[in-house]
Amino acid sequence: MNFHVMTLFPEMFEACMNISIIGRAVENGIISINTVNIRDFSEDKHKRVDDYPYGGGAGMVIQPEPVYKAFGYLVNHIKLSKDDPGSFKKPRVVYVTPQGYVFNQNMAYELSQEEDLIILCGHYEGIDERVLEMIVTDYISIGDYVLTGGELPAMVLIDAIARLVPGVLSNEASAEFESFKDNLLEYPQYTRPEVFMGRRVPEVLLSGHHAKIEEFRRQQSIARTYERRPDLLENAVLTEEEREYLTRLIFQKNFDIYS
Ligand code: 4FD
Repeated sequence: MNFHVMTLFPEMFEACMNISIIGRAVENGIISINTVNIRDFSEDKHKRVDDYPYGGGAGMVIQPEPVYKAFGYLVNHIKLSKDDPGSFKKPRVVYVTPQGYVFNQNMAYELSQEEDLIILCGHYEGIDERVLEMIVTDYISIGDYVLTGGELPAMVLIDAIARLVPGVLSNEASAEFESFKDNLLEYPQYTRPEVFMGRRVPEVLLSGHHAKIEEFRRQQSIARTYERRPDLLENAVLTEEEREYLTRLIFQKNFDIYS
């Protein structure tokens, strides 16, 4: 899969995306991360890309022209990179913005099916609306908070999407680490030593009794989801026994409150 990022700060990607698991995936040619500097497409003699907002207000707005030109260059680059020109289809263009649909694991799965993905990073008060209307296919937010630029959100998307591309994670890790499996939070993990500052690892995990361990972990996942993210339980996939466990848990908590 090929990620293409349109940004004013390509150094941020060069600094972060050649390390660890993503860095190795790039080295192995499983994914690529290509940046295009929007400033390179400024026709201004001072290479300016922003200006004051029409109608007044605080901050600066990125002008449509350099964004549109950078986009044209990029699409051409993607076209030319194809061995089979017939396989070219218009890539999706994600604009990362606080005004987008809030990103989740299902969106990461869907986007990981694309061969090429363009991510557009805004700054200041954003980008002129007209060029967004012309090129953007998906508006995505990584959560309800505001950052100084779209680069960190772009890297969050790339990381979340890339780890779902076959070959990026080891086979065991990809099968095992479905953190949102059945819409539940992951169970707690323990490693050596058996006792840390007087705190024992849960006894069942040392028992070697695989069915009991599985049951314990599922219950921990359910309890944790109920405690921290009850909104996820609406779509959780639970067995009859697990539903009963959850019901008992809820009754127990209510009992604790009123006693
Ligand atoms: N929550 C997010 C994305 C970008 C961002 C920006 C308009 C500001 C948060 C467009 C305004 C981009 C997010 C840059 N902050 N800041 O995903």
